[in-house]
Amino acid sequence: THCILLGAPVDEGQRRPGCLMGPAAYRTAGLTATLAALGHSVEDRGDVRPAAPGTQTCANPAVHHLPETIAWTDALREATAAALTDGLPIIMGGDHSLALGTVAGVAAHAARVNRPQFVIWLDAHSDFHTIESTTSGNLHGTPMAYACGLPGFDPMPAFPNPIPGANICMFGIRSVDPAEHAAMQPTDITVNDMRVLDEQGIVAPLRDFLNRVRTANGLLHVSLDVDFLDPSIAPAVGTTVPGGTTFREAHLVMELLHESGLVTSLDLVELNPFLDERGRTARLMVDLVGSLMGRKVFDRPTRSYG
Ligand code: DIR
Ligand code: MN
Ligand code: MN
Ligand code: MN
Repeated sequence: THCILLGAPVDEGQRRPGCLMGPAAYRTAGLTATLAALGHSVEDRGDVRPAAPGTQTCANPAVHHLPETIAWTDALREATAAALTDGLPIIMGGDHSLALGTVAGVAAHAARVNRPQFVIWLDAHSDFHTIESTTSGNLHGTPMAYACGLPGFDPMPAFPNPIPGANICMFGIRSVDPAEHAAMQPTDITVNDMRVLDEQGIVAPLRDFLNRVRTANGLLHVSLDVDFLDPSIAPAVGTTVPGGTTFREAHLVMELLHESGLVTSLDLVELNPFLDERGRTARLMVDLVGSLMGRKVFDRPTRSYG
């Protein structure tokens, strides 16, 4: 596989500075070498640079950094769509507001090649606020609602081709605000919250969804938020939520995704290297990408994350 690394040092979608160091942390933790060792070609296109922000405003006084977020969305949509014609884009974030752009870029590409788009959202949060409904004002909590074409995104460019809820599957969910819950109610999104994973395990629901992607010959975008993982193994994220997935559950998801051969693009989001020691969380994320790209349990380096 030809892997295309795109740095997305987006920090404006939340309030704790540090996600802008994410791309540097992934490079320092050896993402390129990890992929190359698995036999892939790697092209690091450097960090995406947004245009100067405009002057857009919205009615919700809580929202901050809207023009900056729109500039990132435009730049990342174009960069992701362009990369998809050449290989498998891996977007190194940056906070999760970057997915407003990357998922839109996949949508633009999907329309071009006339294939349906599917999304796997690995996150503690459903990120289903609109610009109107968010109470935190942090736009990292909005990309899934944007991708579904919900109203309430007026100042933003319209999402290219809204994704049907049936093509979206969430895993690891354990923090949903009331407005998000209400907005998801009428959709067909599959929400595999932590209770579902406790009862059924992660394998059966994932296989079900992957079978649907395969049958439809879909493009599959995976968005991996660090807080999908339990904070005890991945502390370097601004919004830790207890009760997340374990080391083995996370690797198992990645291994099954690799075996499926269906993944066509990947976001790595919300890493804040400033909240960590010795790049522990960055190294875990790089190892998870290794599993997604074909590393087997027996070849995994024995590594201490402390
Ligand atoms: C919360 C937290 N739902 C909000 N969202 C986070 O601010 O809208 N998403 N942290 O990743
Ligand atoms: Mn998120
Ligand atoms: Mn999250
Ligand atoms: Mn948020």
